[in-house]
Amino acid sequence: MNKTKLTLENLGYGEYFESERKKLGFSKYPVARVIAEYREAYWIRSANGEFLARITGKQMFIATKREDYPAVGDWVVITELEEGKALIRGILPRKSIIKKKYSDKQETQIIATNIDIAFIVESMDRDYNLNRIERFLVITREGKINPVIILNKTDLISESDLNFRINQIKKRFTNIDIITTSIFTKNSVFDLKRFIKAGKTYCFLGSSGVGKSSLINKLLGKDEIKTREISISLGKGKHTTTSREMYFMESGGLLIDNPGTREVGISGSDTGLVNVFDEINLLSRDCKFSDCIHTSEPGCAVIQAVKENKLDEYKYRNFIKLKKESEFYKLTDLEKREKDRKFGKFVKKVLQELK
Ligand SMILES: Nc1nc2c(ncn2[C@@H]2O[C@H](COP(=O)(O)OP(=O)(O)OP(=O)(O)O)[C@@H](O)[C@H]2O)c(=O)[nH]1
Ligand SMILES: [Mg+2]
Ligand SMILES: [Zn+2]
Repeated sequence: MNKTKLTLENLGYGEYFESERKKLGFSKYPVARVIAEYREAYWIRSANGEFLARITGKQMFIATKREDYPAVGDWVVITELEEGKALIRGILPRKSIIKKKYSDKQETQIIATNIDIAFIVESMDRDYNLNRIERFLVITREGKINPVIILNKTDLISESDLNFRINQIKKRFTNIDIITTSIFTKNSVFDLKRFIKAGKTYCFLGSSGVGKSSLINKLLGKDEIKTREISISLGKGKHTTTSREMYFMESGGLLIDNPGTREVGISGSDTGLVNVFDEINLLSRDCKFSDCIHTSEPGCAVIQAVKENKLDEYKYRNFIKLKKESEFYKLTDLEKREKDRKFGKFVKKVLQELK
């Protein structure tokens, strides 16, 4: 736990949240930031320190979906109780949100909220994969968050291989910053460190094992995460992160670590897709039908562009694949009912607890 005092500004608070707080009539309650999430409880940090918090019964009643519950990164209004406990009375409207689902069967997860920049971490070992970068770009764009690509473990490849990959990425994704890092060479997180600003929140995304926690440890200047995970890592030789949590850099940057998964899903609307594939979006204006989905329609300008090599075939295929996943995820009625049932149980349990 970080014992040094942090002001609200240090924690990322600003005008936007303050005006939302006023609008909602929450001015008399102190604000705090959610820095970790447990089952039905939250670790929050206010100007007065850290608290273990729960949401009020009233809030639970109003809640109908995952988004109605606090998530790491949220600004909440609270009432402080004794012994380091607090009650969360409401969530201030979010500036941004990163969501994903782990599999087609599971419901959406909120990775983090109120993020200024998402670092999409890829490792330069065999695991390296452009389509995966693209998937992460979709979820960040959907959440209105600026992405930055980090190529980690540069110690594992030659400089010319690295340059080749950087060019490949630049060609496929225009206008995105790329930072290279390695935790095993001198000054190797220098560029990353320079990028991070006080009072801004950064979320680390990427598959398991790419080095998200290692990079955060480097930025913190101490092995804060490894020690927290020691019991899990014992005997495994690996410290896979199991929960989301915010860490505080001495220079003021706020870093959110996040467990990596093998698969990244796309949730919700497909505006993110449109953003990532600007090119396809532009081409589609010339499709014969306005509701063309660019798979087999006559007069499809996108398919035509692929045929004429004006559009990268891989990009096209990935677009179709991601779009399918996105569509699949628009919940069926059955799935929605299932969710409501689960929620009903949850409320019942809480009510019993309150008795
Ligand atoms: N060679 C090399 N190995 C690295 C580098 N960064 C991290 N690693 C190693 O990669 C392994 C995984 O690193 P983690 O930081 O646990 O990866 P993670 O992304 O946090 O993984 P999850 O928590 O499972 O999502 C560890 O054994 C690290 O020592 C690097 O720059 N170079
Ligand atoms: Mg980790
Ligand atoms: Zn088309």
